[in-house]
Amino acid sequence: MSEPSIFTRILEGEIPSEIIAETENVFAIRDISPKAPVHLLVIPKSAEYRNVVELAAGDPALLAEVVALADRLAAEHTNGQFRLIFNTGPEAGQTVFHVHAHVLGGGLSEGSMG
Ligand code: DGP
Repeated sequence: MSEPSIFTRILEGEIPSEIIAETENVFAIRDISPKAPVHLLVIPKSAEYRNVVELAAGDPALLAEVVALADRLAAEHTNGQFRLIFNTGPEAGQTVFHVHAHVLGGGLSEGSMG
């Protein structure tokens, strides 16, 4: 068995981090190192999928739950508009191999893709 991921440890209360929203299958926390005024992480409770490609192939309904919670949180925490980022692979900046969506919002530059 591999070690539990940092997000599993947060979900189980081993590492302190406020769970700001939770559904049956998905939960959300604030990113410890925010890159935007609002920077949340939306995470399936199951650590079965390492990245969004595996999640989309294995459980598309769960991916849809991640997107729905991101949308709800963006409406609650900012103006409803947001970037949704799934870093996929270490060279793309992924450091935690328990799939998670970065939800970035508030004060993003207008019309920018970067
Ligand atoms: P990524 O680099 O895409 O795998 O994103 C992992 C994110 O997880 C990174 O932006 C920082 C965040 N993170 C890592 N450890 C913790 C933690 O203990 N608490 C919280 N709230 N966020 C964490």
